[in-house]
Amino acid sequence: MPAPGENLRINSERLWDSLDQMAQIGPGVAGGCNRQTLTDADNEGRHLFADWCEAAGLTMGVDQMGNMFATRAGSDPEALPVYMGSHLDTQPTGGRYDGVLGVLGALEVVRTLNDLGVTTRRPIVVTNWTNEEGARFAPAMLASGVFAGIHSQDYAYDRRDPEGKRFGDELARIGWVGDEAVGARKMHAMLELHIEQGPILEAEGKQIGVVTHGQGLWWLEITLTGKDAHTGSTPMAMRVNAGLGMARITERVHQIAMSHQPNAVGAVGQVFVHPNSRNVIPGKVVFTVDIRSPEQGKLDAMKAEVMRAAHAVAAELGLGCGIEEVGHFDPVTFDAGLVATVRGAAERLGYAHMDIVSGAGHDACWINRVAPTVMVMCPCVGGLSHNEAEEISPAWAAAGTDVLLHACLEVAEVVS
Ligand code: HGY
Ligand code: MN
Ligand code: MN
Repeated sequence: MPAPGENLRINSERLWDSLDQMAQIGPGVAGGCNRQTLTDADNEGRHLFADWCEAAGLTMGVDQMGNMFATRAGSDPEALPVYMGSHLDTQPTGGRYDGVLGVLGALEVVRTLNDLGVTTRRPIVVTNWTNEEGARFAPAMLASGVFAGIHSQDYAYDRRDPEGKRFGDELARIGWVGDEAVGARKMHAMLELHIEQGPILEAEGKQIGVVTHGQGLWWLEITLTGKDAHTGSTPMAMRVNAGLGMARITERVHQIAMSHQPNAVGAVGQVFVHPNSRNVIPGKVVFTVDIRSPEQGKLDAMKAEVMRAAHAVAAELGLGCGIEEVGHFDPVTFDAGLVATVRGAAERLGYAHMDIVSGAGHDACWINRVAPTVMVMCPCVGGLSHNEAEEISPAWAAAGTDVLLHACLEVAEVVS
């Protein structure tokens, strides 16, 4: 005999249509999205999301980092709410589903509860976290980090993008500086639905990832200073080539990650070469090393080895070397009770599932510091993400959102 509501499912067509509509805002050049944080496209996407929340009867609150909180009332207004959400900002060559599935999947859960006239004891809050990606303003998960007390608001407001624009000014420019103090809201729980962004679930034939942990991360911004000079007339022995230093350190980052297998990754994704002219030896290069591991010991070891390697390469080449820690969080263990709730929901719904460690960072990693938190994942095609060709199936999107629905019903407590 199915339990009450056991067969409830979300409206997959409505969800897919909302994902498609949001993807039209800040389109990329190859079918994905370029809706970077605090741009006009982000503003447009926020307004579409706010309109949908209003149409669903939700009450919108916005804090001073632009985090958006759309509340569906529960029968007990004093009960701490259940938060569900993710992020609407994308990478410059991002996909349609990274983050967006978590926000619009949460909205679909609310729309489904409205359709069915379900009342929960706890309020439910659909959430859009500002600047999860960190592509324009480092670090990633900036606003959820302020909410969790990791960063000060002043630090966040003073972050600058590659053009020197200031986060606080850009947030004001698009009109999303809310009146709520950041972090004042208290949560009973936070649930985040997200695409896996890796190949495991698809390869294992699973529809659901029950996320038990998240790997830790360091972003080390390295500035190498050498000497601009002519690429033609400068003898090799006289060169002080910052570009060569960056190349050697990039190779060392790869070797260090490979030496800590399994469960270690490392790469350099962002490089600024100055003056970036074809016939000038670069006198300055600024680049960010991204290293990660679910194991604290490996993460700490890799950081130390990368820093040693950077200074050694710089010394070999006579370069100045500065290293700034622009992003970091230690490996995360999500709430065991909520993990069991997610696993139970997948089980009851008949979805093939497995426990998984998140390879990517998420807002849930910081919110886990201030409230019981868990993630639900669905597969993505070929594990590809942070690429405009990112793809999921409507069935995977529906499976993840169905599990989110059932986990939410359990945690928010159905009254009628
Ligand atoms: O970097 C990350 O893991 C996330 O996509 N911001
Ligand atoms: Mn994401
Ligand atoms: Mn991302």
